[in-house]
Formats: sequence, structure tokens, C-alpha cells
Amino acid sequence: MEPLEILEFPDPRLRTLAKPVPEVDGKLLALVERMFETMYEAPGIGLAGPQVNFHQRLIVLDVSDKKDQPLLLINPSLREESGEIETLEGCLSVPGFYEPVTRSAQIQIDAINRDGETFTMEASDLLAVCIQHEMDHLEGNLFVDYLSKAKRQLIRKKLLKLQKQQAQG
Ligand code: K2U
Ligand code: ZN
Repeated sequence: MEPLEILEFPDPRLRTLAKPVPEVDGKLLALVERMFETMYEAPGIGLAGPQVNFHQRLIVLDVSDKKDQPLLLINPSLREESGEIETLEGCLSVPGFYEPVTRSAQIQIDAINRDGETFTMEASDLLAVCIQHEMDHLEGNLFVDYLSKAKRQLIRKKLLKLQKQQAQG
């Protein structure tokens, strides 16, 4: 099936605050499967609902090397965080740009799984970074928000130019 369109910075729809998922039903799980396909095809290791213009609190991710450990987080919430880690971050919504971002190195979150059950999990290092990156998307935040205004504006200008060129074919 065709991958979903991934919205690109500075599309204002990426700034929408995502609403809680009201119910885990067949329609939602069908979208989840399309989000996993879109993420693997990109390729990426995470994807949040707002990136595919679905403004509910839904994240898919898979940080495994073999791409065989899919993780679905519905209505995730941060319980605890500790430490600090700086990594070079990219984003499927900010294609071609990578910048260092500092986040918590260890986190504990609550979320709902595909069976509608609430669970708690701990994460560290890349998985922790990815979850925080994706949870930012649910708040309408992007990794470029952690950069200087000058750097963010430069990335914005370059992406707008590229998008204009792509639109002109
Ligand atoms: O939200 C997204 O656009 C997915 C990101 C997730 C991510 C960003 C930074 C750090 C960790 C995860 C994409 O997967 S960006 C592409 C990528 C691929 C492999 C490793 C890091 C980034
Ligand atoms: Zn992203």
C-alpha cells in the first residue's frame, strides 16, 4: 500500500497539539499498520501521528537493527526522567538536516498498547531519545525548536525553497 504523506517543516499542521486517542479500534489499528509501513519505508525509527496529519496521541517506533521490534505507544505520558544524553537528531519532517540535541538519558513512561491495556516501560539511550522526540511531535514541537533561531530560520528557508522546487516539478 502507498506510504502515508509525511508533513514537512514549516507546515503549520505539525504545530497542532495532538488529542488523546479515545478508543483503540480497528480503524485506529489499520492506521497504525500504515504508519509502521511508512516509517520502515522512509526509513526511520519513529513516527508520530501529527507527522501524517493524524492529530491524536499515537507513536510507532522500532529502534532495533533488524527492524523486528515494533513498538506502539498510545496516549504516552512521561512518569520519570534522569540523566542527560546528547545525540545527533534528524526528523522525517525535517529531511536532510541533523543537529545535536540534549535529552534525558533514562525515562519511564505509561502508555496504552494495541490491546487497549495500560503499561509502564523504561527506556534509555537511543530508545529514550526516540520516544522523547516522538512525544515532542504530539505537543507540536520539533527538534529544530532546540536550535538557535538563526539556525532554525536557515533550515526553514532551505526547506521552503526545496518544497517550492518540488511543487514546480
Ligand atoms: O520523528 C521522526 O521523524 C523519526 C525520527 C526519529 C528519531 C529522531 C532523532 C533521534 C532518534 C529518532 C527519524 O527516525 S529520523 C531518521 C533517523 C534514523 C535513524 C537514527 C536516527 C534518526
Ligand atoms: Zn521527527
